Amino acid sequence: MKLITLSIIPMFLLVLSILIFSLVGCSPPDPSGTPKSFTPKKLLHEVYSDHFIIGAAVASSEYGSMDYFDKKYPNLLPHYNSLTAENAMKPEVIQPLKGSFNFAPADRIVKYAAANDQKIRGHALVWHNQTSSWMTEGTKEDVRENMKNHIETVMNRYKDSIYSWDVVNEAVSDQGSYRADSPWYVAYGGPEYIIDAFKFAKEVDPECKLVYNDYSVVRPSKRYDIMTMIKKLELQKHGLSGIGIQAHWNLYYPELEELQRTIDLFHQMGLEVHITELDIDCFDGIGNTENRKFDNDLAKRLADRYEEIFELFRKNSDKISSVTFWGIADDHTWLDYFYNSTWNAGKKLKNYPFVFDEDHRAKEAYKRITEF
Ligand code: 9MR
Repeated sequence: MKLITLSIIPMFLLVLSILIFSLVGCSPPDPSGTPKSFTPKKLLHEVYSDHFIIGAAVASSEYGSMDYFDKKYPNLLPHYNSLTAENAMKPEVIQPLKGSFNFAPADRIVKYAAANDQKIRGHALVWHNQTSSWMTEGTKEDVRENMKNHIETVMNRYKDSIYSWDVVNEAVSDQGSYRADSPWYVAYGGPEYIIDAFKFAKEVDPECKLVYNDYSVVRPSKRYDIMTMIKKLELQKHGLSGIGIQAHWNLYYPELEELQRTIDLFHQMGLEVHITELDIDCFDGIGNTENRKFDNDLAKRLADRYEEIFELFRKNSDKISSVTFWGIADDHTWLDYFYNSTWNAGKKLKNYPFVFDEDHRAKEAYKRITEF
């Protein structure tokens, strides 16, 4: 008798829901169907004006094939009160040959931002990647001089526009301790290059927020290594004032508790927290499927994830200075080529990491982070 009652209840609920949907003249939502998109009503940075700066990384034709951001996103750019060059300010782009500077792509971003009342977060001065080899060749003194000149020239040029720089990027290895195969580390024979980078940057602009930026900062072992590096090298004495948490995350990673612990740790050390490269990989963590459709089910999961992350950000707005998305809309994301933990040049597998879709319309995720 009990069994019969139990099996009747779900059946009854199913019949009831079909009845209700047919009465109101629509069909029940299809989890695999195409999600609805809409024209965004509120500007993201206005919604967050009491919390933190809202930024986005933009491409400025720095590699020829990349579109001009201002031509591509005229309707979405007003959502951000800060811009970051996705590549245009990196060493290999801005100083490909010694003493030969290519400022045009970066200038375009800085000019646009100034005309539209937006700030700029600079990315990145000293990095093992996207840095021409000449910069780290020669004696330690040569390399030190190269770094000094680079930092001085680039920072001075954009001094009035850039409120925060990623001075050193990704100097800690995933295996623990320093990234010893970084050409900077090799040329210096140790991690002192990190101290020099902050010293030089502080000399140019003591007012600028100088940041150490990295990925996987939320992982307990890596945040411990970063904390240790900051203390050992006394980076705060040399100008460090913020931690950049890159935030290349997915639907499961990181756990909110770990994120909270990470924010608390660096805040307690007296550092500003910058969320610098936010995107949510929709497939990593769920078996990295090749069948990559953005359907209703995924739209809801992404929206749930954005909602919980931004709720946590808002709770920590006294500690967080800026939140920058690593792109604007789903039609341009590095994640289309980064899967299975590797860069797959030319082999695109679509991802949908943002709150704006490929047609620049708002997704459910946008609604969840703007209505609270
Ligand atoms: O988004 C950037 C992509 O266009 C470049 O090809 C790539 C090359 O390394 O760098 C990407 O940006 C990276 C950022 O500068 C540092 N953190 C990781 C980002 C994603 O790889």
